[in-house]
Amino acid sequence: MSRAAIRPALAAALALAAALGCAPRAPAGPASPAARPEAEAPSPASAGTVYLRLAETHPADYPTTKGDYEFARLVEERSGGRIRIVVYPGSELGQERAVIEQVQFGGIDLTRVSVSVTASFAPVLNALQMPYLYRDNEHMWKVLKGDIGRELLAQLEGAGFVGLGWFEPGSRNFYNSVRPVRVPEDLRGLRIRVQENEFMMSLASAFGAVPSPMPYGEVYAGLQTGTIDGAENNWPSYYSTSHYEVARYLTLDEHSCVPEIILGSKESLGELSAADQELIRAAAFDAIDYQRAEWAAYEKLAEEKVRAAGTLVVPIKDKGAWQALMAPLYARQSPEVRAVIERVRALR
Ligand code: BDP
Repeated sequence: MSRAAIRPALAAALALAAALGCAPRAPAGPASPAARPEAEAPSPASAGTVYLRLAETHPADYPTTKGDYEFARLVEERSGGRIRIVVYPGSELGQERAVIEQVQFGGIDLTRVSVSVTASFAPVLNALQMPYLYRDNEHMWKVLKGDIGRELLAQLEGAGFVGLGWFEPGSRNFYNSVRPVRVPEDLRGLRIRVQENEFMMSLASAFGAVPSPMPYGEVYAGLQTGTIDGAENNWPSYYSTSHYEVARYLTLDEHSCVPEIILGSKESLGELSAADQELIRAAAFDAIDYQRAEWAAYEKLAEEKVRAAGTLVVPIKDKGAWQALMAPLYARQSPEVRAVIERVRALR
């Protein structure tokens, strides 16, 4: 691994470089512990400081990244400095899909990603990204922090992950560079970028759009060159990526709240003691409220900036027609996903 128990000299250099914002990649050594130099140490926990790499798509000043830093801070504080999480923001370690694959086999220790992309690896998570599923934000958080959320995190073990926690995702809205979208029919024929997930492709199709899956980091260029007509995201992402500069029609249809998830690698966290794994788990959960507060503030700022830039914002008062189009998507879900949806709906 990168990761647990990097030798002290390298660890110091890594920490210094991280502090300077130019952390080098830890050695990409072979996967087998026996072949790695750090494997000479008796066990990661007893060999001094354990460094874990966390991959994040968003830039350092984004509220979700700030949540990652808070998670890292809590882990370092509670472990008395024995465990340090080094956050790599701005897709430095790759785009989400590639990062998740690496987390699965232990090449990256931790990541904060979207449930959408993760659902390609663990389909039960589709239940949490169903359109118009949550009654309100409070309902969503009751689901995520309660039994349903905890059970789903635990189920991720089967896919090679340690499900650690959730972050606030806001609501996703369509935006494009072609025309104002006031009713779903206005989306017809528009090439809309979606996350790299089968489910999101079906969602865009069900609204009449032409889905175009691509990594987040390629969307700005896609909009600018006209490879795609639009995309969908929450206020903070629409603003921080500057998509609003090249796709000026935003429709507040709020089709889905796709939770953000903090994932660990079963392969690499499995080398830590049970107590340390539990410490990491608790810290991830305890960072949630901090991230939510940061989110609320940034969401407000993003909306102000986007509106001030002259974006045409179409409010949708009655979402009935939008919701109705999602019925086939619900009908198509597996029994496993439908069972979770039922539990979510029943939760008061
Ligand atoms: C943002 C999520 C990020 C996703 C991105 C996307 O925070 O994890 O990568 O959307 O649309 O809201 O790909």
